[in-house]
Amino acid sequence: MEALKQKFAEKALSLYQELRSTTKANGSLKVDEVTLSQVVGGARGIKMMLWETSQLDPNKGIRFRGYSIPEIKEALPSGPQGEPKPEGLFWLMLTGEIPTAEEVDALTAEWHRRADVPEAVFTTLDSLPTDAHPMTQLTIGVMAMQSDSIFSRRYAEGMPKTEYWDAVYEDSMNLIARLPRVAAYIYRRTFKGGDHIAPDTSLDYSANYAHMLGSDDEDFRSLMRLYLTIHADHEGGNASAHTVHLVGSTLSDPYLAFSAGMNALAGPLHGLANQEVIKWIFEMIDNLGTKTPTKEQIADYVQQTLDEGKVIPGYGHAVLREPDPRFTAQRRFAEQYIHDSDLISTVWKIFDVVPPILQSLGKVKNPWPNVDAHSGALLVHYGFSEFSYYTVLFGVSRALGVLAAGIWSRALGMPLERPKSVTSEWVMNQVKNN
Ligand code: FCX
Repeated sequence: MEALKQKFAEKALSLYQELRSTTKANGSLKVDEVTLSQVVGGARGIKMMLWETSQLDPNKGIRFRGYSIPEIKEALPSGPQGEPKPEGLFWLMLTGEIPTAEEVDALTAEWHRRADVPEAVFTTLDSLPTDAHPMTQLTIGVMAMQSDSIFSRRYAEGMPKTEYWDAVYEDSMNLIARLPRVAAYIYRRTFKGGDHIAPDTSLDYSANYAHMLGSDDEDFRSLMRLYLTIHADHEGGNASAHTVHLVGSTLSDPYLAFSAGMNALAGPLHGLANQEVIKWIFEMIDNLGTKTPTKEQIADYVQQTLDEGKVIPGYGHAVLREPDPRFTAQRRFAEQYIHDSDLISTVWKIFDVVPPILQSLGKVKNPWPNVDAHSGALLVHYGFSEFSYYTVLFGVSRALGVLAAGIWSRALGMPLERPKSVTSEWVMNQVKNN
């Protein structure tokens, strides 16, 4: 058995037993109370699921197994310029332990070993119009691999419950291994006339993805390592993660569950915001007729966007109440690697201008930038200006977190998720009888 699978099995088995006995002895422990505002307001803050791989603090941001983003950057094995490898984060999310460089290299090799994409997937993608949104192509590409699901096959053969996690592990590893190839294929068929680039198995996961997209620039490889690490997981309640969790709880296999989650990521209030941000900045630059807008000009444009009844993309968050550490990590990257970029200076000026304006509206709970406020400007800098593709990059990264969490869910024997809904008539009656 692979070292990672072996280590996971040991951890998961003991946690499964501990969780069962703890729940048996303390099942009536109250962990939350739910208000009407939460029921009507999108279930914000309600504690209602287990998610082992990461937890989000409203002020400090994401922690992967207790490690903040700066701590992850220090602790995980990295590429030549010091950016963490996402392989290491996947290992950490599954085992709770920081891997050695050798363990990360072994995982890179394992993913290369599993990376063959069936020809039918490419044929399926080639049957789509090249102007189909890249996120639509991604979910179709993932669904075209579903017939390979080991979980589905073994379930049909009568696999016992105790083996679910094993089959989900196999599917998840295969899907993660294949995703960069499928995602790069979508990019090259959509924007580069179908001039595809073969994988290079001498490279790590991120550098190989960068290579297949069309870049062998060392700085861009570093950006991809950082990007694929920081977008991977944001606890369980966000729309893409929760969707994967919900669909997976029906024992749909990881291909079905992950593609469902990608349809949630494709919404403009979630992952599509990274394309919306850069689109909004380019429209502003066009409108103002300058690549170096002043803060006053930006403030006017922000006001105009709000007056048109639209949101400012890349700002606000359902949980966070401080600037997103994922924004800050990308800003630090730009400070270190990129000098004299008008676009990046504009992103930083927007950061100075937007929060006080949103705060002055009196209703926005978090006026600060989120992860999507910065990523597009970095990608444009390295020549990737096709912004309708950006959410696919987010999706490749998000696979690591949601699929690691899915393996945990099956190992912990989590049941079908089925919260309760009520009608507005029920609410009115409760209020009347209160
Ligand atoms: N610009 C303008 N208005 C905003 C706003 C923004 N960036 N963020 C929140 N608001 C408004 C809401 O639209 C809402 O107005 P309403 O009462 O008239 O409907 C009010 O402020 C209260 O919303 P709030 O509680 O602060 O935020 P929510 O938890 O409801 O929503 C999101 C959170 C992220 C959806 C919201 O801040 C938003 O629309 N932001 C812009 C889109 C975006 O950047 N999404 C990416 C988020 C994330 F990082 C990701 O998932 O990738």
